[in-house]
Amino acid sequence: MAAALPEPPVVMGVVNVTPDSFSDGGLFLEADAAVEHGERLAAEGAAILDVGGESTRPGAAPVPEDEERRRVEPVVERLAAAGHAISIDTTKVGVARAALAAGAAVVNDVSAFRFEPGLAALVAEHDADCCLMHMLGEPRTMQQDPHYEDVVSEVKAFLEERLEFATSQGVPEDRVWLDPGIGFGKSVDHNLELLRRLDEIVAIGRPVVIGTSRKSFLGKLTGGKPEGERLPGTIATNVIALERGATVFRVHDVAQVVDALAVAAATVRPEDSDG
Ligand code: HH2
Repeated sequence: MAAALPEPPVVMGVVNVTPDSFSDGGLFLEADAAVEHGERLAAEGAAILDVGGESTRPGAAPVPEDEERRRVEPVVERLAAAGHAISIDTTKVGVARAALAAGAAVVNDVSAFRFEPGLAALVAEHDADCCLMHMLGEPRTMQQDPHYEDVVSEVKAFLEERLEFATSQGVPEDRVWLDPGIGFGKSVDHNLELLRRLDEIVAIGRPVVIGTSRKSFLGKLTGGKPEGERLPGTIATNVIALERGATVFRVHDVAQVVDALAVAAATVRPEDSDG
C-alpha cells in the first residue's frame, strides 16, 4: 500500500469549499469555516480530508481555475500544516499543483486524468498518490439516461485502462487508488449492481475508494428522503462496500461511519481487529 494510505478501513472526510455542492454547498465557503470543519472531521476519525472547490453534482457549472484555486489553497495549506493527510478533489492541473505545493498528498480526480491528461505527470513528479474515478462522460450530461451493457465490466475495463495510462505517464502502480464513481452517470440499479459486485473492481488489485455519502440513489430508495436524512443509507452502503473489499470510504458524516465500519470490520475481518 502506498505511503499516504493508512490501515483500512480508511475514512475520507469531505470538505467542500463550494457554494453549490449537493448536500452541504455554501456551509464551508469561507476558509475559516472549512478549516474548522476539516479539524472536526479529523477529530471524528477521518484519516484523510478531501478538499474540493468545484461541485461535480449533475448539471453543475464549471468553476474557473483561478476561483477554484482561491477556494482550496488556504484550506489545504492550513489543514496540512496542522498535520492532516489531505487529498485535493480536482480535475485541473493548476489547482492540483497549488494544492500539492500547499501540502496535499493525494490527487482525487473524478475524471481519472481524462479532462487534463497532464495531471498524471504532475502526480508522478510529486510522488503523490491519486484516486482515479469512473464517470460516464462529464458532470453536465452524465445523468441523462445512462446506459451500459454490463455496468460492472465496463467500469472495470475503464479503470484498468486509466491505471495503464497513469503508469505510462510515470505514476507507480502502487500510488493509484480506483473508484467506481457511484452516482456519476449511473441509475439506481447501476449503483446497486456496482456495490453488489464490488469484489470484481477490487480484483484489479488496487485499493478501492467508495463514495455513496448522501447521494440521490439513497433518497430514491427510501421514499424520497432529502440529503440530510440519508445517513442510514450511507452507512448501509459503506458496510456492504467494506464487506466486498473497499479500502477508502468518502463520507460527510465521519463519526457515525467510523463507528459503523469499526463494527463491520471487526465482524468480517476479526484477525485485523484489536477489540
Ligand atoms: N463524489 C463526489 C465528489 N468527489 N470523489 C471520489 N473519488 N468519489 C466520489 O464518489 C465522489 C468524489 C460528490 O460528492 P460531494 O463532494 O459531496 O458533492 P459535490 O460534487 O456536489 O461537491
